[in-house]
Amino acid sequence: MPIPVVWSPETRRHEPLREVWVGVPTEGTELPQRVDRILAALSRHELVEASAHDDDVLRRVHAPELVDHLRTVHAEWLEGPYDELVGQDRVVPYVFPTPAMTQGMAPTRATATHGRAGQFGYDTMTLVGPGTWEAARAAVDCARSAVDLVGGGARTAYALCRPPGHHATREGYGGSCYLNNAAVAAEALRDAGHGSVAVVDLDAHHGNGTQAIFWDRADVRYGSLHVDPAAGWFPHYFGHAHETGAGEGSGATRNLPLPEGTGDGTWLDAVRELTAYAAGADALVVSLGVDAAADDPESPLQVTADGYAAAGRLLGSLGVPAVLVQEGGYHLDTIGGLVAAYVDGHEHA
Ligand code: SP5
Ligand code: ZN
Repeated sequence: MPIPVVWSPETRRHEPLREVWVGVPTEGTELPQRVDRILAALSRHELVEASAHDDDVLRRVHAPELVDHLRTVHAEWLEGPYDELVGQDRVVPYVFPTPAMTQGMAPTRATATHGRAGQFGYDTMTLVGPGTWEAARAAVDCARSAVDLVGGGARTAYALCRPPGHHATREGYGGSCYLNNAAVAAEALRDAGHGSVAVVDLDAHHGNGTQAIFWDRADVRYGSLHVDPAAGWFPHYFGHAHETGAGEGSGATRNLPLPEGTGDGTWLDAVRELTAYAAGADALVVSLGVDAAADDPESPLQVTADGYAAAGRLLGSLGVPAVLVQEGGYHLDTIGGLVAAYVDGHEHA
Protein backbone atom coordinates (compact mmCIF):
# COMPACT_ATOMS: atom_id res chain seq x y z
CA MET A 1 0.00 0.00 0.00
CA PRO A 2 1.38 3.41 -0.89
CA ILE A 3 1.52 5.91 1.94
CA PRO A 4 1.37 9.71 1.71
CA VAL A 5 4.83 11.26 1.32
CA VAL A 6 4.62 14.95 2.18
CA TRP A 7 7.28 17.23 0.76
CA SER A 8 7.82 20.83 -0.33
CA PRO A 9 10.05 22.27 -3.05
CA GLU A 10 10.86 25.09 -0.59
CA THR A 11 12.91 22.65 1.50
CA ARG A 12 15.58 22.73 -1.22
CA ARG A 13 16.24 26.43 -0.56
CA HIS A 14 18.54 25.98 2.45
CA GLU A 15 22.15 25.63 1.27
CA PRO A 16 24.44 25.08 4.25
CA LEU A 17 27.57 25.91 2.18
CA ARG A 18 29.88 24.94 5.03
CA GLU A 19 30.07 23.91 8.68
CA VAL A 20 32.69 25.49 10.93
CA TRP A 21 33.93 22.51 12.91
CA VAL A 22 36.65 22.91 15.56
CA GLY A 23 37.58 26.18 13.90
CA VAL A 24 37.87 24.73 10.40
CA PRO A 25 35.40 25.46 7.60
CA THR A 26 34.37 22.04 6.27
CA GLU A 27 31.97 21.25 3.47
CA GLY A 28 28.27 21.21 4.30
CA THR A 29 26.78 17.74 4.66
CA GLU A 30 23.06 18.43 4.94
CA LEU A 31 22.58 19.12 1.23
CA PRO A 32 19.47 20.02 -0.82
CA GLN A 33 20.05 16.97 -3.04
CA ARG A 34 18.96 14.84 -0.09
CA VAL A 35 15.38 15.83 -0.88
CA ASP A 36 15.59 14.60 -4.45
CA ARG A 37 17.35 11.37 -3.56
CA ILE A 38 14.65 10.52 -1.03
CA LEU A 39 11.81 11.57 -3.35
CA ALA A 40 13.17 9.35 -6.11
CA ALA A 41 13.33 6.34 -3.79
CA LEU A 42 9.75 6.89 -2.57
CA SER A 43 8.23 7.42 -6.03
CA ARG A 44 5.91 4.41 -5.73
CA HIS A 45 4.19 6.18 -2.83
CA GLU A 46 1.66 9.01 -3.02
CA LEU A 47 3.54 12.32 -3.23
CA VAL A 48 1.66 15.17 -1.55
CA GLU A 49 2.80 18.78 -1.45
CA ALA A 50 2.69 20.29 2.02
CA SER A 51 0.02 22.87 2.68
CA ALA A 52 0.65 26.11 4.56
CA HIS A 53 -0.08 26.06 8.30
CA ASP A 54 -0.07 28.89 10.79
CA ASP A 55 2.61 29.33 13.47
CA ASP A 56 0.39 28.22 16.34
CA VAL A 57 1.93 24.83 17.19
CA LEU A 58 5.39 26.05 16.20
CA ARG A 59 5.24 28.92 18.70
CA ARG A 60 4.23 26.57 21.50
CA VAL A 61 7.05 24.12 20.79
CA HIS A 62 9.63 26.90 20.43
CA ALA A 63 10.14 30.22 22.15
CA PRO A 64 8.58 32.82 19.83
CA GLU A 65 11.88 34.72 20.10
CA LEU A 66 13.71 31.84 18.37
CA VAL A 67 11.12 31.68 15.60
CA ASP A 68 11.32 35.45 15.04
CA HIS A 69 15.12 35.37 15.12
CA LEU A 70 15.33 32.67 12.45
CA ARG A 71 12.83 34.52 10.26
CA THR A 72 14.70 37.84 10.36
CA VAL A 73 18.37 37.21 11.10
CA HIS A 74 19.61 36.60 7.59
CA ALA A 75 18.16 39.89 6.31
CA GLU A 76 19.77 41.62 9.31
CA TRP A 77 23.11 40.00 8.45
CA LEU A 78 22.89 41.37 4.91
CA GLU A 79 22.11 44.85 6.31
CA GLY A 80 25.06 44.46 8.71
CA PRO A 81 26.58 44.61 6.13
CA TYR A 82 28.65 41.56 7.05
CA ASP A 83 28.78 40.33 3.48
CA GLU A 84 30.90 43.43 2.75
CA LEU A 85 32.65 43.65 6.12
CA VAL A 86 33.74 40.03 6.56
CA GLY A 87 33.21 38.71 3.06
CA GLN A 88 30.59 36.08 3.65
CA ASP A 89 26.80 36.07 3.81
CA ARG A 90 26.11 33.29 6.32
CA VAL A 91 25.12 33.99 9.93
CA VAL A 92 27.79 32.39 12.17
CA PRO A 93 27.83 32.95 15.94
CA TYR A 94 31.12 33.52 17.73
CA VAL A 95 30.24 34.43 21.34
CA PHE A 96 27.82 32.37 23.41
CA PRO A 97 26.04 33.60 26.56
CA THR A 98 26.37 30.25 28.36
CA PRO A 99 26.68 30.14 32.18
CA ALA A 100 30.45 30.40 31.70
CA MET A 101 29.86 34.00 30.67
CA THR A 102 26.69 34.96 32.52
CA GLN A 103 27.41 33.45 35.96
CA GLY A 104 23.76 33.88 36.88
CA MET A 105 23.52 37.50 35.71
CA ALA A 106 20.77 38.34 33.24
CA PRO A 107 22.46 39.25 29.95
CA THR A 108 21.23 42.30 28.03
CA ARG A 109 20.09 41.65 24.49
CA ALA A 110 23.06 42.05 22.14
CA THR A 111 22.53 44.89 19.69
CA ALA A 112 24.94 43.63 17.01
CA THR A 113 23.63 40.82 14.83
CA HIS A 114 26.96 38.95 15.12
CA GLY A 115 26.66 39.16 18.90
CA ARG A 116 23.02 38.13 19.06
CA ALA A 117 23.62 35.13 16.78
CA GLY A 118 25.07 33.20 19.75
CA GLN A 119 21.95 33.77 21.85
CA PHE A 120 20.06 31.31 19.64
CA GLY A 121 22.68 29.31 17.74
CA TYR A 122 24.50 26.90 20.04
CA ASP A 123 27.20 25.67 17.66
CA THR A 124 29.29 26.98 14.76
CA MET A 125 28.26 24.25 12.32
CA THR A 126 24.71 25.38 11.67
CA LEU A 127 24.81 28.42 9.40
CA VAL A 128 21.85 30.58 8.43
CA GLY A 129 21.84 31.71 4.81
CA PRO A 130 19.37 32.91 2.19
CA GLY A 131 16.54 30.41 2.08
CA THR A 132 17.30 28.76 5.42
CA TRP A 133 14.16 30.16 7.05
CA GLU A 134 11.94 29.33 4.07
CA ALA A 135 13.21 25.73 4.01
CA ALA A 136 12.97 25.20 7.78
CA ARG A 137 9.48 26.67 7.88
CA ALA A 138 8.41 24.50 4.92
CA ALA A 139 9.71 21.44 6.76
CA VAL A 140 7.37 22.32 9.63
CA ASP A 141 4.51 22.49 7.12
CA CYS A 142 5.50 19.00 5.91
CA ALA A 143 5.24 17.69 9.48
CA ARG A 144 1.93 19.46 10.11
CA SER A 145 0.47 18.20 6.83
CA ALA A 146 1.52 14.62 7.64
CA VAL A 147 -0.31 14.91 10.97
CA ASP A 148 -3.40 16.17 9.10
CA LEU A 149 -3.28 13.16 6.77
CA VAL A 150 -3.11 10.77 9.73
CA GLY A 151 -6.07 12.62 11.24
CA GLY A 152 -7.88 12.10 7.98
CA GLY A 153 -7.51 8.34 8.18
CA ALA A 154 -4.07 7.42 6.84
CA ARG A 155 -2.46 4.93 9.23
CA THR A 156 1.02 6.19 8.44
CA ALA A 157 2.34 9.35 6.76
CA TYR A 158 5.92 10.28 5.94
CA ALA A 159 7.15 13.90 6.13
CA LEU A 160 10.23 14.69 4.02
CA CYS A 161 11.47 17.35 6.42
CA ARG A 162 14.62 19.21 5.48
CA PRO A 163 16.50 20.72 7.21
CA PRO A 164 16.15 18.15 10.00
CA GLY A 165 14.93 19.16 13.44
CA HIS A 166 15.71 16.92 16.41
CA HIS A 167 18.67 18.99 17.73
CA ALA A 168 16.59 22.20 17.87
CA THR A 169 15.59 22.98 21.47
CA ARG A 170 12.81 25.23 22.68
CA GLU A 171 15.11 28.25 22.53
CA GLY A 172 17.98 27.31 20.27
CA TYR A 173 19.20 25.79 17.03
CA GLY A 174 22.21 23.62 16.22
CA GLY A 175 23.35 20.30 14.79
CA SER A 176 22.10 21.20 11.28
CA CYS A 177 18.61 21.72 12.78
CA TYR A 178 16.62 24.96 13.08
CA LEU A 179 12.99 24.09 13.90
CA ASN A 180 12.02 20.82 15.58
CA ASN A 181 9.74 19.13 13.06
CA ALA A 182 9.24 15.97 15.13
CA ALA A 183 8.30 17.95 18.24
CA VAL A 184 5.80 19.95 16.16
CA ALA A 185 4.33 16.67 14.86
CA ALA A 186 4.03 15.28 18.40
CA GLU A 187 2.40 18.45 19.69
CA ALA A 188 -0.01 18.54 16.72
CA LEU A 189 -0.94 14.89 17.36
CA ARG A 190 -1.73 15.83 20.96
CA ASP A 191 -3.92 18.70 19.68
CA ALA A 192 -5.68 16.21 17.38
CA GLY A 193 -6.82 14.29 20.44
CA HIS A 194 -4.22 11.58 20.87
CA GLY A 195 -3.86 11.41 24.64
CA SER A 196 -0.28 10.20 24.69
CA VAL A 197 2.38 10.30 22.00
CA ALA A 198 5.67 8.42 21.78
CA VAL A 199 8.60 9.88 19.84
CA VAL A 200 11.09 7.19 18.86
CA ASP A 201 14.33 8.61 17.49
CA LEU A 202 16.35 6.34 15.19
CA ASP A 203 18.85 8.99 14.04
CA ALA A 204 22.47 8.11 14.75
CA HIS A 205 22.73 11.14 17.03
CA HIS A 206 20.81 11.83 20.21
CA GLY A 207 17.87 14.18 19.65
CA ASN A 208 18.72 16.55 22.47
CA GLY A 209 16.24 19.14 21.21
CA THR A 210 13.25 16.83 21.29
CA GLN A 211 14.33 15.48 24.67
CA ALA A 212 14.59 19.02 26.05
CA ILE A 213 11.20 20.11 24.68
CA PHE A 214 9.34 17.20 26.33
CA TRP A 215 11.68 16.74 29.32
CA ASP A 216 9.10 17.53 32.00
CA ARG A 217 5.99 16.22 30.23
CA ALA A 218 4.28 12.89 30.79
CA ASP A 219 2.04 13.07 27.71
CA VAL A 220 4.88 12.89 25.18
CA ARG A 221 7.50 10.25 25.91
CA TYR A 222 10.86 10.32 24.13
CA GLY A 223 13.05 7.28 23.40
CA SER A 224 16.30 7.34 21.42
CA LEU A 225 19.10 5.01 20.38
CA HIS A 226 22.28 6.66 19.15
CA VAL A 227 26.03 6.55 19.18
CA ASP A 228 27.24 7.08 22.74
CA PRO A 229 27.96 10.77 23.30
CA ALA A 230 30.48 9.71 25.94
CA ALA A 231 32.51 8.08 23.14
CA GLY A 232 33.09 11.57 21.75
CA TRP A 233 30.07 12.19 19.56
CA PHE A 234 27.70 15.11 19.02
CA PRO A 235 25.73 16.37 20.97
CA HIS A 236 28.30 15.46 23.65
CA TYR A 237 26.37 16.84 26.65
CA PHE A 238 23.15 14.85 26.29
CA GLY A 239 21.96 11.39 25.35
CA HIS A 240 23.29 9.42 28.31
CA ALA A 241 21.30 6.60 29.90
CA HIS A 242 20.93 8.48 33.19
CA GLU A 243 18.77 11.18 31.54
CA THR A 244 15.20 10.04 32.18
CA GLY A 245 13.12 13.23 32.45
CA ALA A 246 12.02 15.46 35.32
CA GLY A 247 8.89 16.54 37.17
CA GLU A 248 5.77 15.14 35.56
CA GLY A 249 8.04 13.74 32.85
CA SER A 250 10.12 11.68 35.29
CA GLY A 251 10.74 8.33 33.61
CA ALA A 252 9.28 9.49 30.28
CA THR A 253 12.68 9.85 28.57
CA ARG A 254 14.69 6.75 27.61
CA ASN A 255 18.19 6.86 26.11
CA LEU A 256 20.03 3.85 24.71
CA PRO A 257 23.59 4.95 23.85
CA LEU A 258 25.43 2.46 21.64
CA PRO A 259 29.15 1.85 21.11
CA GLU A 260 30.91 2.86 17.90
CA GLY A 261 30.69 0.09 15.31
CA THR A 262 27.29 -1.19 16.47
CA GLY A 263 25.61 -3.20 13.69
CA ASP A 264 22.16 -4.63 13.02
CA GLY A 265 22.01 -7.20 15.84
CA THR A 266 22.61 -4.89 18.80
CA TRP A 267 20.91 -1.93 17.09
CA LEU A 268 17.72 -3.96 16.55
CA ASP A 269 17.80 -5.16 20.17
CA ALA A 270 17.66 -1.48 21.10
CA VAL A 271 14.85 -0.79 18.59
CA ARG A 272 12.95 -3.69 20.18
CA GLU A 273 13.43 -2.10 23.60
CA LEU A 274 12.18 1.26 22.35
CA THR A 275 9.20 -0.44 20.68
CA ALA A 276 8.22 -1.93 24.04
CA TYR A 277 8.79 1.49 25.61
CA ALA A 278 6.48 3.14 23.07
CA ALA A 279 3.75 0.51 23.46
CA GLY A 280 0.58 1.94 24.94
CA ALA A 281 0.97 5.38 23.39
CA ASP A 282 -1.96 6.44 21.22
CA ALA A 283 0.21 7.75 18.40
CA LEU A 284 3.80 7.50 17.26
CA VAL A 285 6.32 9.92 15.80
CA VAL A 286 9.44 8.32 14.35
CA SER A 287 12.45 10.60 14.02
CA LEU A 288 13.74 8.77 11.00
CA GLY A 289 17.41 9.55 10.64
CA VAL A 290 19.23 7.08 8.41
CA ASP A 291 22.73 8.23 9.35
CA ALA A 292 23.20 5.10 11.51
CA ALA A 293 23.89 3.29 8.23
CA ALA A 294 27.31 1.83 7.54
CA ASP A 295 28.14 4.14 4.61
CA ASP A 296 27.16 7.34 6.38
CA PRO A 297 30.05 9.81 6.80
CA GLU A 298 28.65 11.37 10.00
CA SER A 299 28.38 8.38 12.33
CA PRO A 300 30.29 5.20 13.22
CA LEU A 301 27.24 2.94 13.47
CA GLN A 302 27.01 0.06 10.96
CA VAL A 303 23.33 -0.51 10.35
CA THR A 304 22.19 -1.95 6.97
CA ALA A 305 19.09 -1.33 4.84
CA ASP A 306 17.78 -4.69 6.09
CA GLY A 307 18.23 -3.35 9.62
CA TYR A 308 16.15 -0.27 8.81
CA ALA A 309 13.46 -2.49 7.23
CA ALA A 310 13.37 -4.63 10.39
CA ALA A 311 13.14 -1.50 12.54
CA GLY A 312 10.14 -0.43 10.44
CA ARG A 313 8.44 -3.78 11.00
CA LEU A 314 9.03 -3.54 14.76
CA LEU A 315 7.65 -0.01 15.18
CA GLY A 316 4.91 -0.58 12.60
CA SER A 317 3.72 -3.57 14.62
CA LEU A 318 2.58 -1.14 17.33
CA GLY A 319 -0.36 -0.54 15.00
CA VAL A 320 -0.96 3.05 16.08
CA PRO A 321 -1.20 6.11 13.82
CA ALA A 322 2.34 7.09 12.93
CA VAL A 323 4.04 10.15 11.48
CA LEU A 324 7.51 9.43 10.10
CA VAL A 325 9.68 12.55 10.18
CA GLN A 326 12.93 12.71 8.24
CA GLU A 327 16.01 13.60 10.30
CA GLY A 328 19.64 12.98 9.26
CA GLY A 329 21.27 10.74 6.66
CA TYR A 330 24.08 12.14 4.54
CA HIS A 331 25.33 9.51 2.10
CA LEU A 332 23.54 10.65 -1.03
CA ASP A 333 23.84 7.37 -2.92
CA THR A 334 22.18 5.29 -0.18
CA ILE A 335 19.83 7.52 1.84
CA GLY A 336 16.88 7.01 -0.51
CA GLY A 337 17.07 3.23 -0.28
CA LEU A 338 17.46 3.37 3.51
CA VAL A 339 14.39 5.58 3.95
CA ALA A 340 12.37 3.37 1.57
CA ALA A 341 13.48 0.25 3.47
CA TYR A 342 12.19 1.69 6.76
CA VAL A 343 8.94 3.01 5.26
CA ASP A 344 8.15 -0.29 3.54
CA GLY A 345 8.95 -2.26 6.69
CA HIS A 346 6.72 0.00 8.78
CA GLU A 347 3.83 -0.27 6.33
CA HIS A 348 4.06 -4.05 5.93
CA ALA A 349 4.33 -4.83 9.63
C1 SP5 B 1 20.34 15.81 12.24
C2 SP5 B 1 21.75 15.35 12.36
O1 SP5 B 1 22.05 14.21 12.03
N1 SP5 B 1 22.65 16.23 12.77
C3 SP5 B 1 23.99 15.83 12.87
C4 SP5 B 1 24.75 16.81 13.67
C5 SP5 B 1 26.09 16.31 14.02
N2 SP5 B 1 27.10 16.94 13.28
C6 SP5 B 1 28.36 16.79 13.89
C7 SP5 B 1 29.41 17.13 12.94
C8 SP5 B 1 30.75 16.79 13.48
C9 SP5 B 1 31.83 16.99 12.52
N3 SP5 B 1 31.53 16.62 11.19
C10 SP5 B 1 32.64 16.78 10.32
C11 SP5 B 1 32.20 16.80 8.90
C12 SP5 B 1 32.57 18.06 8.25
N4 SP5 B 1 31.66 18.52 7.29
ZN1 ZN C 1 22.12 12.49 12.97
